[in-house]
Amino acid sequence: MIRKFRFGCPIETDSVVLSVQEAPREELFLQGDGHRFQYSLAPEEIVYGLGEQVRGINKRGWIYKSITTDEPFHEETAQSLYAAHNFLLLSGREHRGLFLDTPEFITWDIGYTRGDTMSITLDKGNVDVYVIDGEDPDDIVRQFRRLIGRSYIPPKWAFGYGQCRWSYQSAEEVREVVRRHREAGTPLDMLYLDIDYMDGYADFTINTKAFPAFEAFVEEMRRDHIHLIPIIDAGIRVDPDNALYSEAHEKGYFVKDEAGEDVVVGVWPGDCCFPDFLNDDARRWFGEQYRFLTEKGIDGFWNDMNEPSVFYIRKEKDMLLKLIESLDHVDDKVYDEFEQKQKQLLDRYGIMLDAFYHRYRGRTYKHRDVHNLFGYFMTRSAGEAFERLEPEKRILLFSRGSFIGMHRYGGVWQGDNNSWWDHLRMNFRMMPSLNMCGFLYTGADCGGFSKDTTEDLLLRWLSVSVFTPLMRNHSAIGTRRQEVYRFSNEALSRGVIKLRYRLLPYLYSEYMKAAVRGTMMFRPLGFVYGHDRIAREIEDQLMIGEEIMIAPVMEQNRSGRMVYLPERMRALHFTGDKLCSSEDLEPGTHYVDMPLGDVCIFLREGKKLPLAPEGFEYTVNLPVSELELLSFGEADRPYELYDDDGNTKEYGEEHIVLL
Ligand code: MIG
Repeated sequence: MIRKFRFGCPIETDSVVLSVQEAPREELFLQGDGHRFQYSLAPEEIVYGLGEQVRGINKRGWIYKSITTDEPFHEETAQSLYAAHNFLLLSGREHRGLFLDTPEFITWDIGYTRGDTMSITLDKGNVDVYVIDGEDPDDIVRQFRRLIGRSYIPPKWAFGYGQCRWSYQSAEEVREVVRRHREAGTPLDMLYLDIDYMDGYADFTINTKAFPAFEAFVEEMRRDHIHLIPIIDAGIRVDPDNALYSEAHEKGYFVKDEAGEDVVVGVWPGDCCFPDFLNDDARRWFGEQYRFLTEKGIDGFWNDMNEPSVFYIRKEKDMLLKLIESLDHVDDKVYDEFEQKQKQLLDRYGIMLDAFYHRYRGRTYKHRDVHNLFGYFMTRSAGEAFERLEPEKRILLFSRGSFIGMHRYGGVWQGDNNSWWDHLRMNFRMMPSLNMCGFLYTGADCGGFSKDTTEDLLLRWLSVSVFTPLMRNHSAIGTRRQEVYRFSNEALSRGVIKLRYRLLPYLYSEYMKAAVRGTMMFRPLGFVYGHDRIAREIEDQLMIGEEIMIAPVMEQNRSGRMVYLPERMRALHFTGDKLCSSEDLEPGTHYVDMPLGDVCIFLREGKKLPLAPEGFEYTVNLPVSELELLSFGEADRPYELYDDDGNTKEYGEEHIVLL
């Protein structure tokens, strides 16, 4: 059952697609008035949720903020990342879902100030609070997902392996990367283009020196079964000679300052303006621009810098420059002013909150009030446009900034991580939290984005990403190159990537069922083994679908690990794409060998796992008859394979085939 409690007058987010009657306040299980809510946590109660956030699957013991933030070097002590996902699932003796539908900044003190108390504080206190009661966590998630609408569905090829780098600088370099994969027999479906494919980093332009005859190049890659996936940034370069800029400027589509002038900010192209994605006309206009690339054969995009992230605000920067000049005639006042301005400028978030104004549904809002919706509405802009531009085709789309509601238009990557073992573990733990909130197409920058990776970290990361819908190797400019062929363990990495292609029938089916039914592809063990205290506390093992559990090695210099089995399972050891051994294990704790290159899948008793044959270098549609079925014991029910062409938009149960 879903109940809604309204406080004040919340700004619409379109996160929710069902209309729910308001319930009387006294039925709300939290104490509070809209500004602040309090709740006593029982000792055994687990708090799941918050989607893309730091720390554990169980969120207890920290303080989090819903403020979409570009946080490239986040550590355990960060309080917010790129997303604002305001959903919690409280699981103790009873189970309850809690969704705060508001773009306001929210502070979630989940047992930080006091271990036994959760208190939630809102900026202004205008919010729709949804409370979901249900039988068990799965039931609550299903209800929540019905409330927020069906998750985005990518084309099937987006489940292949992707290679990215900031940046491949030219078509030649892209060809070389593809060639190295193909020659070695390392499967590859996607090659990502970062900001250098553009002309001066301006959206919807091509650097034709580095990428001559772009359209023909896209076609050449497609013949080799490679989809080129360009990045799109949130800002439009200020350039009066450019029709795109002039049009948006004249039509008033840009974010404004207090005086109603376009706010000029600095991002990659230098001075640029943000389209006001909240404004329906501007949003539609921006979405139309993707046509520039879809017309050239592009069928996938990643939207970046849309929390939004800014380097400076032009006006502030000019003032600072003036102050620097006046530092010649030293006087204390000038210095104070300089210091203050400099501080202000370094607070990239602070300054935009009061400097930007948006037009949204006939009203003007300060940025602070709608900040959390910005990336969502940028990606919505693209998603809505694709329905018009390519009605027959699924387009790959994922975003960095996000908010619940955006899950209907695209996926997310988990933002800028670092080549740290700790981030491998953190990204792993985000999977179920993101799934709860409707974000199914997701994954981390495999190998780690910032900092130098190591060959074993990349391999272990691949061995986790082999299961995540988005499997993309990505690294930052200036860091060690990390295409798999750069390392002495290339053969092992290749093996893991090949295994990915054998797992595709399973991963795709689990994805599609999760999207169509509003369930989770990745679940914490506590969702399945709710009465098992040990299982409920596990943070480094996950269930995928109904059939399997994974327990990857996520520490350096380990050739195996302790694994907890809540029930009998069969450990299937793959070295590369070959099943090498299997062992039936009793419930309890076991030390399981998992040397580098070994991917272990734990198959539950009574379940079946479909596998594609070996040898594919890109995604293909296989006839069901070619699948192999691994099973453990007498099947308790058939496996539900989701079988479609990977491109149609007719989704539903009619695509289920029982195996
Ligand atoms: O300020 O486009 O998260 O994936 O490679 C950095 C360059 C901008 C941030 C993205 C990252 C991308 C990078 N971008």
